[in-house]
Amino acid sequence: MPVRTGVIGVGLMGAEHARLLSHAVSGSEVSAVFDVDTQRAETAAASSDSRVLDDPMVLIKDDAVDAVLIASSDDTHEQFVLACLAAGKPVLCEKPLAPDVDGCLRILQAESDAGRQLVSVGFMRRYDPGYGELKDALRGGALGRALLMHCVHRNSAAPGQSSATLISGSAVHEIDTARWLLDEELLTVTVHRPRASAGSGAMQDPMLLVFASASGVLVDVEVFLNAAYGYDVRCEVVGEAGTVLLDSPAPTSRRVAGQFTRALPADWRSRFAEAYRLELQDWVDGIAAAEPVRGASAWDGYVATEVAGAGIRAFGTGGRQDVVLRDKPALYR
Ligand code: ISE
Repeated sequence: MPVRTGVIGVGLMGAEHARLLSHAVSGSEVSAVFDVDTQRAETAAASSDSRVLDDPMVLIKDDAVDAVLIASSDDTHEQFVLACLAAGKPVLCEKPLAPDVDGCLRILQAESDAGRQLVSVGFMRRYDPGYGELKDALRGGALGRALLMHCVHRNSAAPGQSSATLISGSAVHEIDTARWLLDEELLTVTVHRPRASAGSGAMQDPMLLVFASASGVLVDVEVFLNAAYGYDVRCEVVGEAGTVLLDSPAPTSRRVAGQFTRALPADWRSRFAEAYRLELQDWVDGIAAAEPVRGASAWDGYVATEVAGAGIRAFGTGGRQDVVLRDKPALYR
């Protein structure tokens, strides 16, 4: 029996998830979709051979929905995740788990009360083959102990973003991947304001964030959302014995008219297409094997929101901010 997923929110990201779950993930089908935009819901249902339900809470409780994927607006995540927990259904929630720490804490409490982990958070870079090679190099000891991480996260455009969402919606990926790669917590953050780009308006763009890990590794993250030239994500881990650099992958290169060029991805959907597919395949396989949380957990989602919040405070004060985490509930130890 395939895992039947209900998708809440079929905009840019949700529509791609629905497409993958119905056409690229084995043992999976889309059972129902919801979106506040009925036309978008109809389009997604038609392309995934599923139904449109006009109430997300009905979708969550539907007997033909085994699991739920949430890709609706950030401010709706908490209510839908809590409803999935109440219904006892595995849920993959796009980042952020909740935009605020209190919302994340309510989810941690509800999942602890349920006594089993059902919540996954969509930090898909953990499934990117390139980031997997960085993790293997660190785990295998080839680099020696990590000393520094240099991260670049450039979007080609960022309509409707703010300095706060630059941190909570974009830098948050580096926050999660740094924790995951280093296998330790980030304890402090400072934020530096370079000269702002012409197109940045009221947003501080680019921005340079510097995190310090528990063992003293410094992680610098440049986020530049109006980079215009393309979508460019890089990560270099510097160890005592060597370095590994993850650059933008390109399937081909061109040598034309004296130029050697490789194409850059247009945005995160093409750059991380394989990561999204692997994330969804692992989620579905885990549900089928009664191990519904194999990727980032609700605890990881809480920590990411907590660290991003410290970054936003550091941006506001111009000084260093400590990251103070709540005690980890027994369910996540
Ligand atoms: C977007 O929301 C994402 O999650 C992408 O992965 C990230 O690269 C982009 O900067 C965000 O706006």
